[in-house]
Amino acid sequence: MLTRRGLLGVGVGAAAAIVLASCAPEARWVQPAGQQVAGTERARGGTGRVTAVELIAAAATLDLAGTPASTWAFGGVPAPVIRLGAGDTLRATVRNRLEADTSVHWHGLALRNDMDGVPPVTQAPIGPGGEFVYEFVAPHPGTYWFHPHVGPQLDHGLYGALIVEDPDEPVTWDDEWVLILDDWLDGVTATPDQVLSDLSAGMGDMGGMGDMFMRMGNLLMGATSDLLGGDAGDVYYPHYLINGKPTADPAQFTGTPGARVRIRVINAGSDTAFRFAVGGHRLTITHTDGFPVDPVEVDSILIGMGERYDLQVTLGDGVFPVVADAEGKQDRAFALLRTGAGTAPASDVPVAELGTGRVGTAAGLSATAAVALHQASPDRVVHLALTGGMEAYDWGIDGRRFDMNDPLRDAHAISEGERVQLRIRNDTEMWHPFHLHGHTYQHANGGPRKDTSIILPGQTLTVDFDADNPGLWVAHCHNIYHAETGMTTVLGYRS
Ligand SMILES: [Cu+2]
Repeated sequence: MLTRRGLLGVGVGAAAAIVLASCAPEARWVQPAGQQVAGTERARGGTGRVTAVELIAAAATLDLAGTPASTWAFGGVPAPVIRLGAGDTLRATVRNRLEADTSVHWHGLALRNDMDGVPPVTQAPIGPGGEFVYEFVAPHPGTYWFHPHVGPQLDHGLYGALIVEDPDEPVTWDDEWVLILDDWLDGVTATPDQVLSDLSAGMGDMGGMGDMFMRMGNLLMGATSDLLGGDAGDVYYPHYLINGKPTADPAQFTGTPGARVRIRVINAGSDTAFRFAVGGHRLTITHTDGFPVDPVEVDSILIGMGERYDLQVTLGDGVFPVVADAEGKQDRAFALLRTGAGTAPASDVPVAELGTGRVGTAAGLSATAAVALHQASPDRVVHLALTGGMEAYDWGIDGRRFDMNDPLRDAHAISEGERVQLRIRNDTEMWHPFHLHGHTYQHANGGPRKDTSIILPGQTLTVDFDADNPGLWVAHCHNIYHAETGMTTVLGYRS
């Protein structure tokens, strides 16, 4: 078994060489840099339009209401929004000015496998001083985002929104806002590597102490949520942010009463689900994870790490709180909406929409007819069990911690052209936001198309997808600390 140090070192070139060497000779698996992946990209076609951006990963300082926090970022927290049209090509030159390996993963996109940004599975890591040009067709419209896929780097400020516009957009709106929610500790109480180290030491037997809500260094005890089925999260964060702004210096949104606004909400947190609401307003869910759903009106939404929700709101007249309660953690992220006169509410203002109203979750959503998968019985069923626990911090899949030196499992092999059904069973006592790369599956029984789904303790999530994007695709928990300690596997296409 890999030691924690071994897991922390997954970005090193030696590991990449081992993996690439170990799968090449048998050639039983599709190679990310091979002809099958390139052929699929050619068949995607696209508009031929190219959007070129440069992302520089470097040390940065985040201003937290006058207190500077040292962090890593792509030129700001969050990075500037990247926008392009469906079918357009994104050409992103990533320059690494960190003293660590890095990469960029384009979360939720069904892109060519060798641009997925997962060292050492799909590429070698980008070393310090190095660069890598990601170039791929963005096939589907929607709300996506990007972040590194090396260690717990996501829990620095290395993230941003990627919006793929729909040239045939059926929804109309007067304005559009992107809201990125985040749990923040970097440069304040710890670094992500320190948190990973503390967690990996294990909580041991708390002798009942685990039920009390309290901070213990970088860990948080007793954070519980009925909506999440128990333990809500285990990392203490001193700040919760909306678009890089803390509650003491809230982000401000302005508009005109009666205007219809599309709000794209992205949870870029590492260990926190948020319950999001706009005081005095109802929310209409129109999309999740980029794909449209039959509209549903709710008072708030629950959003796990890596999930996205597009909401439509008709603005009222006045000054309103925009809140994202850190579910179970007794704290919140906060912003202000101004459309008229009034006094700004305090950040701890009670928000009725977070109370007894309807909470939107994936369970209440259905894919629109336009994006629902056609009826077909599965050609293959893949069972995945989410395993491990807090005491030993031994998160895994099928009782096994992910091994970067031996990432491919015959039990998780699929073939191009198949309708694949995943049955993901949560055998742990904690919820997990499960994320599959390179595909947007559909929840069973006509549910939403998604790429990241909350799975509660003891529950099984059944999803289907068409295996139409050959490659080696990571599937993992989007609690970055769970993923890093082992709750990760690869769904690999057979060649
Ligand atoms: Cu997890």
